[in-house]
Amino acid sequence: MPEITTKPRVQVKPQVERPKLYKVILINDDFTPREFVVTVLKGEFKLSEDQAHRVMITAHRRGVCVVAVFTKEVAETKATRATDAGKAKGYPLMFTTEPEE
Ligand code: TYC
Repeated sequence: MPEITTKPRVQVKPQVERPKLYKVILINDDFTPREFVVTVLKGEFKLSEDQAHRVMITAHRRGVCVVAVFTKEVAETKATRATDAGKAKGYPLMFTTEPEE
Protein backbone atom coordinates (compact mmCIF):
# COMPACT_ATOMS: atom_id res chain seq x y z
CA MET A 1 0.00 0.00 0.00
CA PRO A 2 1.47 3.42 -0.93
CA GLU A 3 2.44 5.66 1.94
CA ILE A 4 0.92 9.13 1.86
CA THR A 5 3.03 11.75 3.51
CA THR A 6 1.71 15.24 4.09
CA LYS A 7 3.81 18.25 4.97
CA PRO A 8 2.32 20.49 7.66
CA ARG A 9 1.60 23.94 6.28
CA VAL A 10 2.27 25.65 9.56
CA GLN A 11 5.54 25.26 11.39
CA VAL A 12 4.81 24.29 14.99
CA LYS A 13 7.25 25.79 17.48
CA PRO A 14 8.46 23.05 19.83
CA GLN A 15 7.20 23.75 23.37
CA VAL A 16 10.48 23.09 25.09
CA GLU A 17 10.88 26.21 27.20
CA ARG A 18 10.47 25.72 30.92
CA PRO A 19 7.82 27.95 32.51
CA LYS A 20 9.13 30.92 34.44
CA LEU A 21 8.98 30.32 38.20
CA TYR A 22 7.74 32.67 40.90
CA LYS A 23 8.75 32.88 44.56
CA VAL A 24 6.10 33.21 47.25
CA ILE A 25 7.46 35.54 49.92
CA LEU A 26 6.25 35.82 53.52
CA ILE A 27 6.42 39.33 55.02
CA ASN A 28 6.81 39.90 58.76
CA ASP A 29 4.39 42.04 60.77
CA ASP A 30 4.04 42.86 64.46
CA PHE A 31 0.52 41.51 65.01
CA THR A 32 -0.07 38.07 63.49
CA PRO A 33 0.53 35.35 66.11
CA ARG A 34 3.51 33.08 65.31
CA GLU A 35 1.39 29.95 65.70
CA PHE A 36 -1.14 31.24 63.18
CA VAL A 37 1.62 31.89 60.61
CA VAL A 38 2.85 28.32 61.11
CA THR A 39 -0.70 26.96 60.67
CA VAL A 40 -1.16 28.87 57.38
CA LEU A 41 2.24 27.72 56.06
CA LYS A 42 1.37 24.09 56.83
CA GLY A 43 -2.14 24.31 55.38
CA GLU A 44 -1.51 26.29 52.20
CA PHE A 45 2.05 25.31 51.35
CA LYS A 46 2.10 21.78 52.80
CA LEU A 47 5.20 22.52 54.90
CA SER A 48 5.98 20.26 57.86
CA GLU A 49 5.74 21.72 61.38
CA ASP A 50 9.53 22.08 61.43
CA GLN A 51 9.78 23.72 57.96
CA ALA A 52 6.87 26.05 58.74
CA HIS A 53 8.47 27.11 62.01
CA ARG A 54 11.81 27.82 60.31
CA VAL A 55 10.17 29.91 57.57
CA MET A 56 8.08 31.85 60.11
CA ILE A 57 11.07 32.56 62.39
CA THR A 58 13.24 33.64 59.41
CA ALA A 59 10.56 36.16 58.32
CA HIS A 60 10.17 37.28 61.94
CA ARG A 61 13.94 37.92 62.29
CA ARG A 62 14.85 39.16 58.81
CA GLY A 63 11.60 40.76 57.64
CA VAL A 64 10.95 38.39 54.73
CA CYS A 65 11.41 34.72 53.83
CA VAL A 66 10.94 32.77 50.58
CA VAL A 67 8.30 30.10 51.27
CA ALA A 68 8.44 28.12 48.00
CA VAL A 69 8.65 28.44 44.21
CA PHE A 70 5.82 27.69 41.76
CA THR A 71 4.54 28.56 38.30
CA LYS A 72 3.01 32.07 38.15
CA GLU A 73 -0.63 31.12 38.55
CA VAL A 74 -0.03 28.64 41.39
CA ALA A 75 2.21 31.14 43.24
CA GLU A 76 -0.37 33.93 42.92
CA THR A 77 -3.28 31.71 43.96
CA LYS A 78 -1.45 30.40 47.03
CA ALA A 79 -0.20 33.86 48.07
CA THR A 80 -3.75 35.26 47.79
CA ARG A 81 -5.32 32.36 49.70
CA ALA A 82 -2.73 32.56 52.48
CA THR A 83 -3.10 36.36 52.77
CA ASP A 84 -6.90 35.98 52.84
CA ALA A 85 -6.64 33.41 55.65
CA GLY A 86 -5.00 36.11 57.80
CA LYS A 87 -7.50 38.76 56.67
CA ALA A 88 -10.39 36.51 57.71
CA LYS A 89 -8.98 36.56 61.26
CA GLY A 90 -8.26 40.29 61.21
CA TYR A 91 -4.48 39.85 60.88
CA PRO A 92 -2.25 41.86 58.50
CA LEU A 93 -0.42 38.67 57.41
CA MET A 94 0.98 39.20 53.90
CA PHE A 95 2.35 36.95 51.17
CA THR A 96 3.66 38.36 47.88
CA THR A 97 5.08 36.85 44.69
CA GLU A 98 8.20 37.72 42.71
CA PRO A 99 9.68 36.23 39.52
CA GLU A 100 12.88 34.23 39.88
CA GLU A 101 15.91 35.63 38.04
N1 TYC B 1 6.23 38.98 64.17
C1 TYC B 1 5.06 38.23 64.56
C2 TYC B 1 4.96 38.21 66.09
O1 TYC B 1 5.93 38.51 66.76
C3 TYC B 1 5.10 36.80 64.02
C4 TYC B 1 5.18 36.77 62.53
C5 TYC B 1 6.21 36.06 61.92
C6 TYC B 1 4.26 37.45 61.76
C7 TYC B 1 6.32 36.04 60.52
C8 TYC B 1 4.35 37.43 60.39
O2 TYC B 1 5.48 36.69 58.44
C9 TYC B 1 5.38 36.73 59.77
N2 TYC B 1 3.81 37.85 66.61
